[in-house]
Amino acid sequence: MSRSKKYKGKMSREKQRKKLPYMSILFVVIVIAIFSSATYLVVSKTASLEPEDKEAIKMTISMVGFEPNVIRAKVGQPVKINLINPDNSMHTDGGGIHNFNLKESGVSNVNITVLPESQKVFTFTPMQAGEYHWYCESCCGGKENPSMHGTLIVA
Ligand SMILES: [Cu+2]
Repeated sequence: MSRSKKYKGKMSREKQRKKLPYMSILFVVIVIAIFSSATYLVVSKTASLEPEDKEAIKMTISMVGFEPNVIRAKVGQPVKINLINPDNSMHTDGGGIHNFNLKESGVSNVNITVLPESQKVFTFTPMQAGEYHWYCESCCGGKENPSMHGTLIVA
């Protein structure tokens, strides 16, 4: 009885020793798989944040604010903006969501929301000269936050 138990124990230890190289190969394969998919994600995200529309005004919106935060336009001429949000959804304030809110009579009625790590292209046509303000209402205190503002100068 005790002999067979010993034998069994010896066998399983030998089996374990044989299994070990497979386990380490499997481990290496898993590490490579995780690393390459992480690299792919980073690369694809960076690529997707290249502006979709090269003719539009490229504008980024992040926790830092709008860049650029001043744009100039002419009365009656369409303004096309490619708004890019590089923030990820891990942001506790607003979940990385930003928006472009420009509601001024005679200029525009725009309220565009951009989800984390994505972008939107939109167009509006200001019909009246003047200085107007847009803001992001989805983070950092929204309209009250001075860094979440931008100025549109229409001439
Ligand atoms: Cu925001």
